[in-house]
Amino acid sequence: MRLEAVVLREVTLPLRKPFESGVMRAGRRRFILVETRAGGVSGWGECVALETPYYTDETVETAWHILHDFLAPAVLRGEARPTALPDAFRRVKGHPMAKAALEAALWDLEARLQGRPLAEVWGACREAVPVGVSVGFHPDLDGLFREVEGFLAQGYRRVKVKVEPGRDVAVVKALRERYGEIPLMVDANGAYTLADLPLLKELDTFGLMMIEEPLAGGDLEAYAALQAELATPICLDESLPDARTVRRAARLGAGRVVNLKPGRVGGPAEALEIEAACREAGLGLWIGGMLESGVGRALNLILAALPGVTLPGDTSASDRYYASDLVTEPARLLPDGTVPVPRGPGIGVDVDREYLAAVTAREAWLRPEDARV
Ligand code: OSB
Ligand code: MG
Repeated sequence: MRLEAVVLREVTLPLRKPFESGVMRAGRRRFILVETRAGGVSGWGECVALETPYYTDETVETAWHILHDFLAPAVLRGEARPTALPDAFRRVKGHPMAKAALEAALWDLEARLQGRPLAEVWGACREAVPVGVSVGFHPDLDGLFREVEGFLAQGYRRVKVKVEPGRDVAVVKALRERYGEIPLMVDANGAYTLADLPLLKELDTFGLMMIEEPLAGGDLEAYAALQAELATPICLDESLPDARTVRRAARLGAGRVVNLKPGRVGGPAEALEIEAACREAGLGLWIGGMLESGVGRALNLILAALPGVTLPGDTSASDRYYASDLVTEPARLLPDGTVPVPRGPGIGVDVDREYLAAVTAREAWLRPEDARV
């Protein structure tokens, strides 16, 4: 496949409610949307890098630079096959979220040109997937209760709350006292160290589904030591950049569950490899979220329908985040706490171009003739 153009757009969507965690605090989601064009058809990929380098090292600005100056020219110069991209991009070190967005846009384009849903191409086996919801910090417990109650009433299958030192045991205790044995988990985004073991052991007494990314820095040996001390499964997020590390984590006993985000691991191909690795190693697996618009959400929902995915993910419905989404059929929560997997060609959703134009602050068209070395 020869591309006619790659279009980068910087988009900002207002969040219905500000989202706060240890790694971000925002009332809006600013991100890059990648469009790949060939034969009158467009493919779409969402770059999940945040505005700040506090979750991982990328930002919207670094991703724009890498996509604009290196990755888009590389695919415009050569044969644009999604399966060839990890190799074509290897020369560019790091920047997994930038790479993932362009790779996703090419998978979408190729599948649309073939008239095939990506769910079928990748062997997804579910029509709808059970989903949970990730709840940010609240200044007070009442606000947290109100938000959690709303999500439970809507049917979400599990609740994840953010924790950090000083906002942990008391919050979990209050939720357990008020809501009993709801499927509950916590995500620390690396806010603790092994020195916090007594506190983590206290969290261990609440029957949590899992504790996500408790320790900083991707130290798998430290994770193995911690998992040996806890009954609660540890779930790894930031610590897992690729399939190789997932396999190593399994060997070391560094955790029992994987939060898989295609952006964090550099693209759909690596995500598929991780899904296979989790099946082989018997690790629990769910698809995480980065407050995506309908484009990234569609990809996540398709991945969530793969056979190796064993747990409800952060693939919540569009209205948990946005009043208006970029796509014409935003993801909706069914009363049984599942979200349908898009079934049209490619990622199965269409971009609302009029709304896209209204929320685009920066746009760059790259063509083959601009990409000569
Ligand atoms: O750690 O999983 C995380 C959002 C942005 C960055 C990191 C994380 C998150 C979330 C929200 O927890 C997940 C979602 O609902 O999209
Ligand atoms: Mg996380």
